[in-house]
Amino acid sequence: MAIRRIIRAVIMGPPGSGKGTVSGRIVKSFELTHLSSGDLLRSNIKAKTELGLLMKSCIDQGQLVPDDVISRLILAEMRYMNNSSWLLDGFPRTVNQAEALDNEFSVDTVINLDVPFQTIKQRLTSRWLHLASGRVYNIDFNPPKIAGLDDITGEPLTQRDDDTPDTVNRRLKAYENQTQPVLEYYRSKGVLETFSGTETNKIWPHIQAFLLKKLSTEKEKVGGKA
Ligand code: G5P
Ligand code: MG
Repeated sequence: MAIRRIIRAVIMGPPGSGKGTVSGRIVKSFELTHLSSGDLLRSNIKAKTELGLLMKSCIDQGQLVPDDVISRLILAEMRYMNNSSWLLDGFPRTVNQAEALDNEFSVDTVINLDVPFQTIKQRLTSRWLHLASGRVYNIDFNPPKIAGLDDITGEPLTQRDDDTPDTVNRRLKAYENQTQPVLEYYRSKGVLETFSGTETNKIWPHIQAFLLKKLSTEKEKVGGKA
């Protein structure tokens, strides 16, 4: 479905909660531009940019990269998307980052994936990734058609350096300490919508229905124009 009104959305949730997976479905159904902070950082690491090399050890240790670095990087990318609908995945992740975003853009809706930590730990060790596109697979949940290869390009899949059990624990701690306050920030602004569950396939229809409803309400507000 083509969106004829600009919508600016953020998807949040702990590491491994399915942000990338759900973003893929939102992009397919609603044609928003997806911007993932993690994908952007990993492409800098792969390209061995100065920023990528500086940030690699932070990411490998499961720590957040500094607010000013990531805010500058994301906001610079976003200036190219000024007139399109977008979906931010992995940004903002601290209250400082949320304020930096607010200074330049207003957010219409925040989709929060509430998935138990125990479920997440099992998922991440079986995740495989196509680095160039950010497409994610899981050997139990959505395996590639040919083991080890991306469905679309046929290129090799890789595993993330930060998906080891120790690093996953550190990422979950960083989420509790630094990212959960962002949920409160958006709740107080009245834009937070939480979806709880342990399976993406069960959560997804609720998100899809929510977005459809949100878009039709917004269309009514602008006089019912398509
Ligand atoms: P990222 O890249 O933003 P995280 O840690 O927020 O990383 P991650 O790991 O990318 O989040 P996700 O996108 O929420 O997880 O989840 P996903 O990839 O869709 O799904 C996880 C796995 O589960 C996949 O294999 C998927 O197929 C499978 N799966 C999905 N649903 C189901 C299901 O129902 N059942 C099963 N069995 N499996 C399922 O950030 C990485 C690092 O970059 C830095 C930080 O260092 C961060 O740790 N960073 C930032 N630092 C500061 N500020 C920021 N804004 C930063 N952004 C990134
Ligand atoms: Mg992700």
